[in-house]
Amino acid sequence: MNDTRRAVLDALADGPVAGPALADRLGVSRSAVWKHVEALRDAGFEVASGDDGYVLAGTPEYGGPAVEFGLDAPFEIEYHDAVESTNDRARELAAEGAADVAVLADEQTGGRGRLDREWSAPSGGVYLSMVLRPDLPPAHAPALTLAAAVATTDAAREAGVPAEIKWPNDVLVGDDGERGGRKLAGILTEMEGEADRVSWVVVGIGVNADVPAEDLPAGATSVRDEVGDVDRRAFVQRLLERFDELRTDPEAAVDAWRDRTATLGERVRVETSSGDVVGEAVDVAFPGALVVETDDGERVRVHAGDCEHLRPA
Ligand code: BT5
Repeated sequence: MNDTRRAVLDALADGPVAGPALADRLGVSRSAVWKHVEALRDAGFEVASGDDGYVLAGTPEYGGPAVEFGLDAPFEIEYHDAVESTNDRARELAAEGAADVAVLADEQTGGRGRLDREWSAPSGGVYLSMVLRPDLPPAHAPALTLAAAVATTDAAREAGVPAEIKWPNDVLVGDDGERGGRKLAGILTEMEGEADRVSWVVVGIGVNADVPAEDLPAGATSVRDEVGDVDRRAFVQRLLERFDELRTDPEAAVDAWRDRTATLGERVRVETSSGDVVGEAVDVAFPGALVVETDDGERVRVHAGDCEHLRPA
């Protein structure tokens, strides 16, 4: 949404406001105001017009303008009903120089997990990829994945789902230590950069929101299955706002991650490209390595891999 349209929308929300007065205030023509009002109506906003002028009477349930309206974070939303992968679209935008754009889709036809795995993405989920240009060395970028996991967990908790994080990037429900939790969300971070500076980072988040778990792979759950109705607009706004708070303070993101994880204290097996590491997960070290104390007392830092919570030996 461009700045003028956003200003018109804000004025309607505080309205009623007369068209000519609004045109004067914004320094645009009356017909421009009228065009913005019509465009807002096309986007699903209900705009009533009476003797006192225009007033906002209803907000669309979901979509780009709906998420941007009232969002307290500097992201522009590019919304699609369906797209192959929001990460692929975000990468295109990143290559064109975009920053702080979030690609959002109702459905993905070719959603991707890590290591070329598939991400099942039926209509009703939250599929979100943020294009970021952080002033960070590439080695610190994993902290952004942790920040995204914290933001997703907090949005889920606000929606009533007691979510926790499994290292590094899974958001789970119901990990009681005896059996693994049900997967609510996953995160896929991709980046391009030089040795000392990141050029862009795309953080992609897939949340099973308003989707029945029976339409998802075994072991998955959804906000709908856990608590019923889901307000996806509020969910995405909360997620973006929380991420925005954390992205400039990677150390705080790691601390917040530590407070929300189910992994620390667990006995784990981490599959890495150089073999399995088994032991107790004792800490996460900045910017995101899992510290595992193996049975012979050695502390190993694992930077990437698939983590499984094991039953106590
Ligand atoms: C992830 O991979 O968890 C990262 C998923 C990232 C998806 C988002 S959606 C928006 C953006 N656009 C994309 O194309 N991707 C990102 P990983 O840790 O590799 O987990 C993948 C595994 O989770 C699969 O092999 C399945 O076993 C399981 N899985 C697939 N779809 C799932 C779903 N909807 N819910 C829960 N588990 C799922």
